[in-house]
Parts: sequence; structure tokens; C-alpha cells
Amino acid sequence: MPFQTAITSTLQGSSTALGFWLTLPSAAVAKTILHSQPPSPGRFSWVLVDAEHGLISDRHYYELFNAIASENVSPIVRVPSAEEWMIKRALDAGAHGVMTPMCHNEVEAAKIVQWTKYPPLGTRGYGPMFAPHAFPGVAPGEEYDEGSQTGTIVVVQIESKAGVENVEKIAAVEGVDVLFIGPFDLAKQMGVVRGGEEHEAAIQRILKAAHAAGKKAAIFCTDGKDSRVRAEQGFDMISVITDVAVFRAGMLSELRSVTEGR
Ligand code: 3PY
Ligand code: MG
Repeated sequence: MPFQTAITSTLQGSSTALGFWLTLPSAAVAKTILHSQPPSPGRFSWVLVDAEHGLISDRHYYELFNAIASENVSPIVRVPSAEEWMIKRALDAGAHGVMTPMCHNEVEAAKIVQWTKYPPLGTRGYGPMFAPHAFPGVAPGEEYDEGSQTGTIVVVQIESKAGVENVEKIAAVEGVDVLFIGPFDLAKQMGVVRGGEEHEAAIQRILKAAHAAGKKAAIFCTDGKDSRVRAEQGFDMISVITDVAVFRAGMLSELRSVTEGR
């Protein structure tokens, strides 16, 4: 039986799955944001634990995943690269989902899916001694082993020229749950302006391809306003903001309010 997590049940419902980017290796930061959230829909249902560009590595996973899951929110980890051993270590530490950067084609997407599932669906190595701890109510052994086969989500990032060119084929890969747009890399890799016409056309193509294949479409946003626009366009899953963006903006704004006009 697949189990439900905060992200799988939100994605099955009608409201947008809102999350944020955690770049600091701090369970205290994550829990400070998540503790006593208002009820749905104005609620984060997932946190992206960023081990690609954030200051997070796999030695932080267990503590972060357990802290986030204790708030009934799903920890989804972005591994540094689409590699089997990285995906294995992330799942073994209790990730509710794995995101891989730069998926360029359907062959890569199929490999990523394989690495996230135990045989016969895939080739994930066996050793989930600690993974169930981040799934409240899920018992170790058969319940985690079977539930995780489809209960943990596979998120591939589309953020390259090849990724866009192959997006319909990537979306069709069985086991890929979410196509996640990285708008910054997408602009750089395509050699276009972020927010320009070609960039936006690529974003819309990815959104359409995901939905045509019955998959979810997700995107990284820079603030709440940006997120609202994407939610209205039909994105299913949105990262609203990053931890550090808020800290910096908030601290500097308070500082300005002390000194401005004095
Ligand atoms: C990108 O924009 O490239 C991402 O991966 C999300 O920040
Ligand atoms: Mg990126």
C-alpha cells in the first residue's frame, strides 16, 4: 500500500502545493518557519532541502528531514546531481521525495526513477534503517518498503535547452511525478533573458507537457507575487521563496526603518 505524505495528499487535492527553499543546514530555521502554521490552504506542505546550491550535505539530511516531517510537512531533497548513490542516501535518510537538477532527456529520467524504487520496479539498494523515522505513523519493514515505492515522489528539473526540447518525452516516463522548472538555469542554459518571451514560451511548454502526460508541473518563484501568477496559470507545486532571501530582505528593511529620514 502506498502511504500518503503531506506532499502526496496536497498534490491529489485541489489546492496548489506551496513550499519554500531551505538553503541553511538548520532544523531550527525550518521548524521556526513551520511550527504552528495556519490551516490549509495558506500553509507550506513541503520544504525543498537544497543540497545542490545550499549549504546542506547528506550529513544534515536525517536531522532536517525529521524536523520538517514532525510539522506534518514533506522534506524533498535536491541532490547535488542525478546520481544513484546520492538518491539512495537521500531516501535512506527519510526524504519524502527526491529532486534532481538538469534532466535533459527521457533516458536520464528513466534512470532517476529506477534509482528511487526497490526491485522489481527499480534498482534502489536496500537499507532503510532510518528512513521510516521521517514518516510519522509508518512502521519500519514492509510498510515503509512497499509504501515508499510510490509514496515517495520523483521530481526532475527541466532547466536546459535539451530538457525543453525533450520535455514531452520526459513527461511520459512512468514514475516521474513532477516536472520542476528552474527558471534561472533555464534562462542561462537557453541563452535568453529570464522573464523574456522565449523563456516564458519554454515555461508554458513545460507546463503543458506535464499536464498532457497527467503529471504535475512545478516552478521556483522569487516571492509571493510571482507565486500567485504561477498558481493562476495552473502550476500544481510552487516554491514561494528562499530562507535567505527573506532573512536578508527582512533584516535590511528593519535596519532602514531605523535610520531613514532621521
Ligand atoms: C533554477 O532556477 O535554476 C533552479 O534550479 C531553482 O532555483
Ligand atoms: Mg537550477
